[in-house]
Amino acid sequence: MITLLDYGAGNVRSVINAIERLGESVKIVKSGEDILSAKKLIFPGVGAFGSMMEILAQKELVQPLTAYLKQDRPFLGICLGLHALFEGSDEAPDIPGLGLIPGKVRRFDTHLSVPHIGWNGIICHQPSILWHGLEEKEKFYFVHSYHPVPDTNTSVLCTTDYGDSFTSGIQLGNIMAVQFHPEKSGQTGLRMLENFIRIQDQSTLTSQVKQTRLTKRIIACLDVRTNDQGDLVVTKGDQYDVREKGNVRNLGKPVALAGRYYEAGADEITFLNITGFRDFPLEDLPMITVLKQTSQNVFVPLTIGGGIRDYTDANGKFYRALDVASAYFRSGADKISIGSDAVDIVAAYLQTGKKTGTSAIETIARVYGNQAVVISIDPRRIYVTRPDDVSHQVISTKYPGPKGETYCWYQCTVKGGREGRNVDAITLAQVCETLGAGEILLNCIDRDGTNSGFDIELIHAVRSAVSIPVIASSGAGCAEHFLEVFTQTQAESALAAGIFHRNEVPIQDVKRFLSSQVEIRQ
Ligand code: 1PR
Repeated sequence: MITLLDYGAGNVRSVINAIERLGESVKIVKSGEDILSAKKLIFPGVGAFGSMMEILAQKELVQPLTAYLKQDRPFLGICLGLHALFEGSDEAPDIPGLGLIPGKVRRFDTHLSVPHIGWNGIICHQPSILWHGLEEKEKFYFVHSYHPVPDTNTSVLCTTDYGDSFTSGIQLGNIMAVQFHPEKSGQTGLRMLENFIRIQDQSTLTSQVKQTRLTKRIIACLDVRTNDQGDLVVTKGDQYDVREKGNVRNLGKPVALAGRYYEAGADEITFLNITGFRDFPLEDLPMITVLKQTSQNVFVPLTIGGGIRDYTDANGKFYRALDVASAYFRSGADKISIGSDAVDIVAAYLQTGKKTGTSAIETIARVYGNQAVVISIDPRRIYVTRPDDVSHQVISTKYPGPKGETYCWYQCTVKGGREGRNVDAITLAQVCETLGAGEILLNCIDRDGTNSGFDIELIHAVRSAVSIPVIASSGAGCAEHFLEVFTQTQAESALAAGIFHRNEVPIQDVKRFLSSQVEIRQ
């Protein structure tokens, strides 16, 4: 029996799924007594340091947790569960941590994109039960903007490089904690969790690696909607048109396809409920069920998007976007993606230049952390003769327009490309970063489903305008297209749909092709 300290963090369901997958039962902490009577305690945390420590205090768990730790009893902290052990965090300077380890949690100060999202390695500095059966080349999934800085190296278990080297794990006797997410690190992560649960003897993991490297991510995207028979299917559009001979293209069952892509080595899986703008997610139980079922068998990060916005239902009941996001996180999502609503939020912001603090982006990022908020942009290319023909951010293009125009801007759309808005994609990405978004999913309506390659000019323009990670999306037709986007832009990851659904280019083939030229998780 593993005791789990759930303070309401986003990723608890993923940790429970992983522990149950290992054949172990889970007891959720309801009171301080549950902590003190625990045999082994796991403390997973995603989100914001401040709200975590406040909730622990409100639930009167700080004292029993500190007592448990002081008795050197088996403990595994994950992400914020690691940060909690330190004296405090830049993320909430006025709120003290548990102070078990001298030192503070600091925000990354690097030229690289922040949050640090993706699969990176570790360099080990102590023997540990966690290393049993693992190899030094292992990659683990990180998603964070802050990292611990212990005053001394005594407790440092492992380090990772991202710009500079940072502490990615600590160990003090039976107290262990890691910055990365074993519950979302595939088989390697499950092995580490099993080690904490079952292994007694410490192992060493000698590292020849002098520096770890963040991989580029290959993401499988499942555009999901109900077909005319009312079944929830994976579909795929050509420039967002998902109908063939009038019928919704049916490319398979969401849960089954997600499982197939996990086994095939996808680094992340994204579900986009493409008619979310029409329905209301909390009434769309099939999508919630897809998430719950998928997260029981898929141990890589899951992102879900579609319809996330404030909403008033037919009975006049008002729902905040935060409520929708919380339902998705509790069902196994690690990140949520906001599409149409982000365009409206930015259009409103451009009117006033003021943050409201109440937008879906701000409220969800405040509770679950920037890294949990992805913005899905659906832009369409608009050609102009001269840059100052429009008040938008314009790029020069080597692909001339119908009248030979050599300039264009990218108009944002809502409702799945159905309606254009007076906002350009570059400005949208910049404002969403200001409002707290942690990542950009940059689609392109012109390239969607065309197999003609990613829109390199668009991706370069948006990635150069923000300091948060960007996912290149739309148009992948072969493995070379992935190499092109990773060598001609700074995009941190690339997403595809059609070629995977039609099994034209399996994920393994893309990875094999890239492996000699790009850092890739094998
Ligand atoms: O606007 O918050 O309700 O979210 C709706 C979400 O659904 C948005 O993220 C939007 O991108 C997506 N969406 C809406 N309509 C469509 C459609 O296809 N009719 N799909 C749609 C967007 C884009 C990618 C696609 C890539 C890769 N699909 O996700 O997977 O273009 O495709 P490819 O590799 O086959 O070229 P909201």
